[in-house]
Amino acid sequence: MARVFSGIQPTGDVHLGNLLGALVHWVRAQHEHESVYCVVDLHALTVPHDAEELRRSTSRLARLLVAVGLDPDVCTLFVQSHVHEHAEGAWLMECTASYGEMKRMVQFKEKSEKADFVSTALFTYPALQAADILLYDTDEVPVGEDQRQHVELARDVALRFNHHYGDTFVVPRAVVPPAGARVMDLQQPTSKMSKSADAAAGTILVLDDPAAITRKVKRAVTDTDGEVRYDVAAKPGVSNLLSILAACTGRTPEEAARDYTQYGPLKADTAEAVVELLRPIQQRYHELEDDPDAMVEILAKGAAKAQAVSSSVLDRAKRNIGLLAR
Ligand code: ATP
Ligand code: LTN
Repeated sequence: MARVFSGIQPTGDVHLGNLLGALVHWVRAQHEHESVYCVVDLHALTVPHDAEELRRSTSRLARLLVAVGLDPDVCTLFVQSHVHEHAEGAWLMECTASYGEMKRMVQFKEKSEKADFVSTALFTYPALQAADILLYDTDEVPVGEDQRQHVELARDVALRFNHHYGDTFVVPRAVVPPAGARVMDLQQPTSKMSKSADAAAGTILVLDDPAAITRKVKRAVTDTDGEVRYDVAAKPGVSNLLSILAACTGRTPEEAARDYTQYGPLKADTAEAVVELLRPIQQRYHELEDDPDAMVEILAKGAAKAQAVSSSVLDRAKRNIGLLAR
């Protein structure tokens, strides 16, 4: 059975784009593959942050992942810093990846240009990500398009390591959903819905209450021709609403379009579909919030399961690269 690994950073609040573009696929994959999912808090340290807020975001995100349907008895769900093999594996990756390779990473260029303080780790971040992936003998890495380059680096590092030190790592590949699977910002429907968007009105958060969701959908930007039709280039706003409605109700956007001739009813039904999709998730989230011990136990079990795999792969790598056994 193929092994799948993916990670999500505990920065910002989880939005409908994260849910429909990534998390629902994670939930499905756990039943089809051996799946490992990680809240990558070490990656969040690469940018300036507030210590208390990071701790809170990490537990909020872990709770949300369980609430959306990741079953800790079916998949492996854990927090990156609970498994020290990741930090140690990252060193082996840094010693195998070249400086030139790292310098070509587009995300570093984008993030470092905007930042006042650029940590060394922001630059070496893809080495940690490579360790995350390679320590689980991962075959497939489901990620968004922006992460493809990092997964390809992990692949190149695995091939180089295997070439120099003998067969050690499984060579992973990125699995990227089609471009149409992206949820767009409700206010700027040509940009993806994003945590870092300026306009909170364009982003539906998974924990938004029904009134906020309805307000955001009703104010979504459409166009003036008044026709309901799925046409991303000519009608990005309407097409985005149709994609969201379709994703929530298990249809294609074209099928969803057939039921509407006016924007008002389309918006009303889209808002209702989103509210209904999120209702059970929010309910489970709040139940877990009331039972903090349950989450502690889930994450402890997840870390133990993750460590059982990653420690043996790390031992293999340390032996092959020439480190003396203790
Ligand atoms: P930012 O908003 O800062 O760009 P993000 O919202 O993209 O962050 P990430 O933590 O980078 O969040 O992504 C988590 C997962 O959600 C990734 O697999 C990413 O591809 C997916 N994702 C993020 N935004 C969208 C979107 N608008 N539509 C579909 N999938 C998305
Ligand atoms: N860099 C990714 C998060 C991430 C990840 C991973 C994804 C860290 N480690 C391993 C897949 C596999 C991001 O910013 N979305």
